Amino acid sequence: MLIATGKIWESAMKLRRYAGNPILRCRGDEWESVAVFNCAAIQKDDGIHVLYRAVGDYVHYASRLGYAVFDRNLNLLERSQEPIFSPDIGFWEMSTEDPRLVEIEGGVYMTYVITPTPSAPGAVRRRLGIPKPQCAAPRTAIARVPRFWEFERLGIITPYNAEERNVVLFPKKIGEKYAVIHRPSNWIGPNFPVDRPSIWFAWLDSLPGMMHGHKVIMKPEQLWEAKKIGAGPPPIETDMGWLLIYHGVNSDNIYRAGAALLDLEEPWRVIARTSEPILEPEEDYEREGDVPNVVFPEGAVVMDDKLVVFYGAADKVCCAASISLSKFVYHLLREERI
Ligand code: BMA
Repeated sequence: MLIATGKIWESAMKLRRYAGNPILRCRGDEWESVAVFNCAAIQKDDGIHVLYRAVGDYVHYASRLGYAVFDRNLNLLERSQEPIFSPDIGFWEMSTEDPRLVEIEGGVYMTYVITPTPSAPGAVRRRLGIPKPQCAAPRTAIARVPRFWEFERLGIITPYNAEERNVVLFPKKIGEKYAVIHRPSNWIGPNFPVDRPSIWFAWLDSLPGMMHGHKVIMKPEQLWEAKKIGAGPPPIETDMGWLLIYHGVNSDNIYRAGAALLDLEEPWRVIARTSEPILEPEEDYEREGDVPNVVFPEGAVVMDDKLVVFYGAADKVCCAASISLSKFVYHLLREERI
């Protein structure tokens, strides 16, 4: 009986990998020759448009963004030969990383991380003997995306004193205001309500605008997310609440994915949350790469009842996994696992 119920939970809640994973690998000998990972996704005009982080050399480790289009069955239709978005030094961008795409009031927006002092991840630096540089804090900016090859930079939206990588916009206003989920990783300790990097809510009066009214949504709870948690793709609206897929990192730096359901009107209220991961590094392409043992979701599209999640694996390749959205939410609400 116990095993049967566990199996039901597993089949409803564990994301199933796309058989054609990885959907994108690095290629060529230039801007995307070293790694392509952490992909945003949005469905439009019957194509799934994907922006991904691309790295062309380990020494500078400056990221640009590449662009690909897939059909509903995740067949690759198109892939840009050139980067679609590159750091602009006029905006103090040395590296543009980890895009997230969202459609709000008919317009497409992208949040992306600006790293003023990019450097290869620790695992790569140790392997190649690259010294640890002095790092300035990453911040997150927003751009309007009128077409997938055109970007209008709107500026940084994270608070000036916050180190921020995982910022997602809600796809619609809540009440009268825009809203975001963010993860100020240095807002921890005695002056804050959390002791480890946690997931926060904030309002935005305009796009762009200053974040205000910060509230903690959730903190690390389980061992698999004990070190830090951060939002994945922008929240997905369902009848039962906002579905938030997030990543959790444990003390061994293993990145896994979990999910939570947030109240539709007061999204800082958590209705349900998985106590176990819904995706974790298991396949070779998730366990071995530039940073081993990483699954890092950043994109999600819903087609009929199918939720497809796009994620980076081992900071090396882009992948996808899916699940029935209605079953997922049903079981998330009940956490039927005993
Ligand atoms: C985070 C970001 C991501 C990366 C992850 C795992 O801090 O740098 O881009 O995928 O670490 O290395």
